[in-house]
Amino acid sequence: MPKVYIAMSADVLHQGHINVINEGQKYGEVIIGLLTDEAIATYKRLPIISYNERKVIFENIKGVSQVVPQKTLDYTENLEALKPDYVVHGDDWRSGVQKIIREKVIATLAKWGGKLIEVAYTKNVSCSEIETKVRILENTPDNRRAKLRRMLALKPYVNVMEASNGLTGLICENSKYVDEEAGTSREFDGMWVSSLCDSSFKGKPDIELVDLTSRIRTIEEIMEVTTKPIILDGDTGGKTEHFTYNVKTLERLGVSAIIIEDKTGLKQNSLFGTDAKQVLDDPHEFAKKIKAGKTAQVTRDFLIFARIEALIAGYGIDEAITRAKIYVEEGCADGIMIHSKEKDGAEIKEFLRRFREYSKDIPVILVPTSYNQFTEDELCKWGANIIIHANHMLRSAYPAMKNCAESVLKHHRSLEASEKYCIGIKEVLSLIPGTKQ
Ligand code: SPV
Ligand code: MG
Repeated sequence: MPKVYIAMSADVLHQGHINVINEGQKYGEVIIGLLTDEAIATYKRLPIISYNERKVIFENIKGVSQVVPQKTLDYTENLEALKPDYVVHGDDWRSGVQKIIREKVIATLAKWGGKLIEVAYTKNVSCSEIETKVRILENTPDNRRAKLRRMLALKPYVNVMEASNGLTGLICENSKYVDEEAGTSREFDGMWVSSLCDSSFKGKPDIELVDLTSRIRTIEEIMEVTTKPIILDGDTGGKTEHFTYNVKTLERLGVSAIIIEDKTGLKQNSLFGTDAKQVLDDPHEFAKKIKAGKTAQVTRDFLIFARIEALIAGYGIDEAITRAKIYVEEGCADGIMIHSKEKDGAEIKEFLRRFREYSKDIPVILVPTSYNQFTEDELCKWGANIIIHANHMLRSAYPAMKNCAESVLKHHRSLEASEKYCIGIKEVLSLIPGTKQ
């Protein structure tokens, strides 16, 4: 019996998939190469249904004789191992991001005389449209909260963008970069609700003046229109008695993680460095606060990260490492964030080298605002697991709005500003899902 190989992720199964399987059956015994959760996470969001569940579904589909894992988008490894006579795929991959993969499949099959069969793409079913609808339905606090922990287990690193209101949340949710040449596609994995940006959008200083009730309003605004996991910048976490209470509130909302920093007194933004008075908390006292939060949490998935400000306050790497160990060992922190405002990234790299000697797998978060010459891949090689672009929506929106305002003042009318700095209102409306056009 000839072997027919069909690769699928099929998080949402529809008639298009069944058509391809039916076509495959005509040529021989159908083996499904089911993309693993890790493979899916390399090019889009985590699957709604996990690999093991999808496997059971496929094993019970008529005409499927075997389901094997496909660990990368690239078919080569499985094709070399199985040497199928045919590969069957929809003809939609002739152009776009999958073009390169298709070419590789044809070249690999040619080694043993295998053939690619292409089935006309099933019209009127849009996988991404169905997926978007399902994502909204499955956007419960429990599902959403769990996403960050799942991602940490599946991805080499998690990339996170600042979101400070519904609109910036939608930008983080929907931004996508497709590189057809490289055959890759990228999205943000999650959102950072920054104290700096949440305060600044409200015209207030970043000194814990915007209280948690207000921060929660921001979170809810973002949550109402998005589905990606949220990491909250929890400043110092406040009093331990308040922190333990707030942890439960955040869990109930579906927030995935909070990061609190080891500062005390009037909190100042870290990017001031030693230009502002940065008073560090006693590390053992801070560990107690983290531990109290970990004890208070009621779900398994919620994560509490300890943010180390020793480098920001000018105490050096030894102090930062000592604190990291105390927060992990005494505080039971799920991970740490190490912050620095040095531009060359050297102290962060050295900190990570030493921290990774201590622990290979405790998650480390970086906020590379000052040392942004390094790519996420480079930071990941240093040992980072979560990379947060902490304030870039705010910083890009502000000059655009300021230029517009100044142009209206200069010209005594809005014509020039509209032409130079504004998009049409229809385009704005089209950004908002559910707007009737
Ligand atoms: C924030 O975004 O509010 C942060 C990161 O805490 S930083 O501004 O770099 O301190
Ligand atoms: Mg902050």
